[in-house]
Amino acid sequence: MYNPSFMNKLKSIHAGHQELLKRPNVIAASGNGIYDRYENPVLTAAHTPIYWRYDLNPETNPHLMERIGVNAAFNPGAIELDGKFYLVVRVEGHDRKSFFAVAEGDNGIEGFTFWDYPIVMPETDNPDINVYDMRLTKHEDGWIYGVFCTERKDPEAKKGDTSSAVASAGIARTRDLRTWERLDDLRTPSPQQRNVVLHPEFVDGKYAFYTRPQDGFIDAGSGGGIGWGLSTSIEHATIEMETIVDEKIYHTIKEVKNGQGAAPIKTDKGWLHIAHGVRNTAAGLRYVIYAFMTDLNEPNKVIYAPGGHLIAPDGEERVGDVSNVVFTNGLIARDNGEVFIYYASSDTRCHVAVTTIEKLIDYVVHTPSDPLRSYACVQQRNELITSNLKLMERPEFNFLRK
Ligand code: M1P
Repeated sequence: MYNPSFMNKLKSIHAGHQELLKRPNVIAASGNGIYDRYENPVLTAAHTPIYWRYDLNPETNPHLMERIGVNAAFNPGAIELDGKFYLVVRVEGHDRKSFFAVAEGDNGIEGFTFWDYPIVMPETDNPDINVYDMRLTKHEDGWIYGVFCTERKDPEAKKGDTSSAVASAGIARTRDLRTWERLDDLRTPSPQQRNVVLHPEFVDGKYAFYTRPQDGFIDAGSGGGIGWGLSTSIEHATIEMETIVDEKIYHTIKEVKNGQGAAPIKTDKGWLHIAHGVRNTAAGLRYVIYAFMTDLNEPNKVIYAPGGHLIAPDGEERVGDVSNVVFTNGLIARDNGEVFIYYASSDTRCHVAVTTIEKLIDYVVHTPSDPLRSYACVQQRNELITSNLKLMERPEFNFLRK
């Protein structure tokens, strides 16, 4: 059984993996005052355990080949439990199917390690073909809910159409992220749903959901933006009436579609939302992350809407399986006011941006909203320039003139 060259190769793979897992992460130099990016991704496909990918038996795998490869680790849900950081990561195999796996870390920026086994998510009577993008909500009813996209082949697809799909919101609950109880998929008036998120509190005694109604699998179509609906039951969640909280708007970062990120953060000023917006370009869709705030008593009423994006793909983030994408469905807001926004780049790897509730409130309250026209944008910018130029006449700012 002992094969020296096999063992040497295995030792070298193990050493490389350990080095990756222990790699320190430092704040990236280019900051914008709103949040800190980090130099390295917090998780990649290469972080998954080697025993998920290789058959480690020299008799059945003498060449030490990867048997079941992992293609990507992205779009993580996130939660803090007893001071530890947990990411429920969308792991995608070489076979294109995604599944959920928990990675655990101590400080939220480095050293995330996957648990031994991925999550075994129970199916409903209508088996999922693909599951992804879990949003975790610690609900006031005491459960931790995971709401995720479940994708199945479109039963109406014409013969030969092997790509049309139907997206719905799957719902499961847990106490420990290990054992999951699958509930019914969410029923809504919309033909398809993705990016559905459970609000952490009851609203009018009901479970409240942020939705993303869509006509087709890719196109949001007449689904007007981030939606909202209430359900009396969570076991058989049904939304009878869906309204729009944050609409998609012509010639903005959310022109084509948008979607709620993680569950919103409750602050003194309102519910703080981090979301994604999508616009079209000659190079395809561009996904960015933006923020907005809704009323404390009416979580479906927007009270602050800063213009433009909060996070856009930068440097290497621009490149991957689906390039020019940053997407978020997980964040951790700690009791000390720190906020860890987990986001993925180009449907390939996971990153973190670290900020505080105080900074995010400042950002949403004081960033001017999108004036929607070039002329109005120039006026908005000129106001800032005029006020700054006046300030720069003061001796202490004079160095800026040089
Ligand atoms: O490929 C980019 C993202 O596309 C989808 O988001 P949306 O529903 O807004 O188009 C999701 O599949 C998401 O997982 C993916 O990152």
